[in-house]
This record gives sequence, C-alpha cells and structure tokens, in this order.
Amino acid sequence: MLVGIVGCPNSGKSTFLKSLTLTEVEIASYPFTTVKPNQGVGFVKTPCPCKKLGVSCNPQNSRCEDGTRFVPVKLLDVAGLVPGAHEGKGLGNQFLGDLIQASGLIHVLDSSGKTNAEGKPEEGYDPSKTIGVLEYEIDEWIRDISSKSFEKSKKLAETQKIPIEKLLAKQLSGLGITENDVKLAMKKASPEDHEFASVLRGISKPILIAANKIDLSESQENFEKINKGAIPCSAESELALREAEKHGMIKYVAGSDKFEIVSDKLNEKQKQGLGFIKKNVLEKYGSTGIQNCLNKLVFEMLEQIVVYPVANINKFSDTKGNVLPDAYLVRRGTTLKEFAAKVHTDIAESFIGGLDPEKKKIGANYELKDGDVIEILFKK
Ligand SMILES: Nc1nc2c(ncn2[C@@H]2O[C@H](COP(=O)(O)OP(=O)(O)OP(=O)(O)O)[C@@H](O)[C@H]2O)c(=O)[nH]1
Ligand SMILES: [Mg+2]
Repeated sequence: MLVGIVGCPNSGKSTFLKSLTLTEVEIASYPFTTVKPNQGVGFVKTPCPCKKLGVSCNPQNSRCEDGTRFVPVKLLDVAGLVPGAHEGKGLGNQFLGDLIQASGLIHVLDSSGKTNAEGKPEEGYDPSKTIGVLEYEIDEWIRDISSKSFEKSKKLAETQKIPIEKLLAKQLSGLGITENDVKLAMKKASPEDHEFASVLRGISKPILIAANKIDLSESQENFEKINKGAIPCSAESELALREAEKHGMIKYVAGSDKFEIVSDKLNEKQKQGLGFIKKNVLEKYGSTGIQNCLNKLVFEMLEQIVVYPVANINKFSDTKGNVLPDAYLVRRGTTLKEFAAKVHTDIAESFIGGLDPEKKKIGANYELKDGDVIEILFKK
C-alpha cells in the first residue's frame, strides 16, 4: 500500500512525511524545496488481538505497543503542485508520474492562508481554493491518459470481442487503476464523457484533506471554511513531539492527546515550545491530527482491514513460534481464498480453507473481518 502526500509548494508535505517517519528530508520555508520524491514508512494504528487473546506477541512485519498494533504503510512525498502542473508547469509531469501507483492521497494544505497555490507568500489567501486546483490537475492528467487508452481499447474491443472495461483497465493498470474501478466508474459516466476521468479518480485515488499549520492563529477561521471532511493538523507539532520522544525528553505515543515530560534537561525554549503545542494544538484539537489523517485514509476511505495469518492456531504463531507475527492490510470484502493467494502465492492452488481461534473451519468464500486471526489450511 502506497500513500501519496500531495499539495501546493510550501504547504508542509515534507514535514508531514518526516513527522510520521523521522526520515531525514529537506524542509524549508520556500517553494520547490523537494525536487526528488522522499520515501518513508509510516504506521496505521489498530488494536492488536494479543490483548483479547491474552497472549504476548512477537510482531515481525509490524510493531505492538501496549496492545496497539502499528502496521506499516509506504509514504511518498512529492514536489509541490502548481496550477498547470498537468501541462508540465512547476515540476508538474514529474510530480504526477511519481504518484502513479499511490492507492490514496493526502492533500496537505496550508490552512493559515499565508501561502497561495503557487507557494508564494500571500496574506489572507483562501486555502480552500487549492482543493479545486489539486483535483483539477490530477483529473486532467488522468483524462489525458484515459482518453488515449479509450481510443486504443475501443478499436481492440471491436476486433477481438473483449469487453471494453477489461481492455481499458489493462491500459490503465500502470496508474494503479483496477478493472473493478473502471466498472464502477462506467456505471456513473461513459469513458467518452468529460467527467469520466474525475469519476475514475474519485474511485481509484481518494483524497483526504489535511488542514496543516493549524497551530497558527489564522488557521482556525479558515478551517471552518475548508470543511470537506478535512482533518485539522500540525505536522510541525507532531515532528517536535516525535523528536522530543526520540531524545528521551518526553513520553508520547503518536496520535495521542497528551505527552509527559520525563527529563529534567529541557531548556526554557524547549519547555516553551512544548507548552505552545499543548495549549494550541493538543488541548484545542485533541491531537496533532497527523496519525488521524493516515488512519482515516487507510481504514475509512481505502476500506482496509487488518488480518493476522498464523501457521499454528493453537499457539497463534508462525512455524518459528513467533506469536501473531504478521499484520496484513486487505480491502474489506476480501475472501479467505483471495487472502491465501496473497500470503502464499506459491502454494495458493493447494489451499483448502482455514481455522479460527475457536478451531472452527472457515470456507474459501468467508469474508474476512477486521482483527481476524486465521490459520490457512493447505493440502499436504
Ligand atoms: N507553523 C507551522 N509551520 C509548518 C507546519 N508544517 C510545516 N511548516 C513549515 O512550512 C514550511 C514548508 O515546509 P515543507 O515541509 O518544506 O513544505 P513542502 O510542502 O514539502 O514544500 P515544497 O517541497 O517546497 O513543496 C517550513 O518552514 C516548515 O517548517 C505546521 O504544522 N505548522
Ligand atoms: Mg517538500
């Protein structure tokens, strides 16, 4: 799963990535700081089944802290987007090309209204304007590719008698668009219609709006105007808290509404900075919002659930004895058979079913539920 971090120049995209990953990236108060995309691994938070099952776990592909599982998600922070990007303005084509495989996007906008869509300082700019700019640029880019693909697919469909949605999906698979996405989009618009690209983008690349820089006094009023399910957040505050935690100054769990100072070596400036975050971000908004953004995109908008495959259901372990070793993100509605093929690509043909923690047999068409722990059974 890849999540793209997008937005106008200088909105705080690289800070957002760094606050989730502590990856070293360049951050500066001028536009086009990022030229080459920055990659990192962030984590979504979910209750770990270890508590309910009364066991202590040894995660291998993820992390567990106090019964909360942190499941990895790849993140990509790209160059700032400006109006005209789909025609190559700014670092346009490069930016859009980098995002090709993202399953969903987080649009980081500067809600203080101090930076316009070009990334230039402008007092009193209405930040909600950048939402339309970003959607338009991405739609135009998809429109360009999908209309060319449609022409090709139409010809092939006539000569080879293959359904057009199959051919079109094949042509668009490079954009991370599936046959199901195309089918759903075709229920709402014809591929010949102008709005087809927007419908397809809405289905295949949902966008979550992160109203960043909420710590600045100008932001609150603007936030009320932004709406559209936006999440108020402060990447700079999350980064400061994560850095302070890394250096042993505070105790802080990503996404929480509080921190605790545990060191007596803090200087006055550091104490003041932490006090500012407490008063203007945590107490006002309940958290820095950064973790909420990732969780909401992955679990609500991309409809992912977490499933835990094990080799031995009696011990909830893998063959080496690691308890609840792996957490997999899969789309809601995935069947056990589809999941088995994902986990064990090489032996998928010998799949026969599964077992749940009560040792009950589960059939191939069982729809997986969030938090399921399952032993997948194969013919020996
Ligand atoms: N007050 C405040 N400033 C922030 C926040 N997040 C980022 N900034 C500042 O905004 C400026 C731009 O941050 P970057 O992370 O470099 O922004 P970017 O969107 O990656 O910029 P480009 O790569 O140039 O497109 C820097 O001065 C950051 O310190 C925030 O939550 N609050
Ligand atoms: Mg950047």
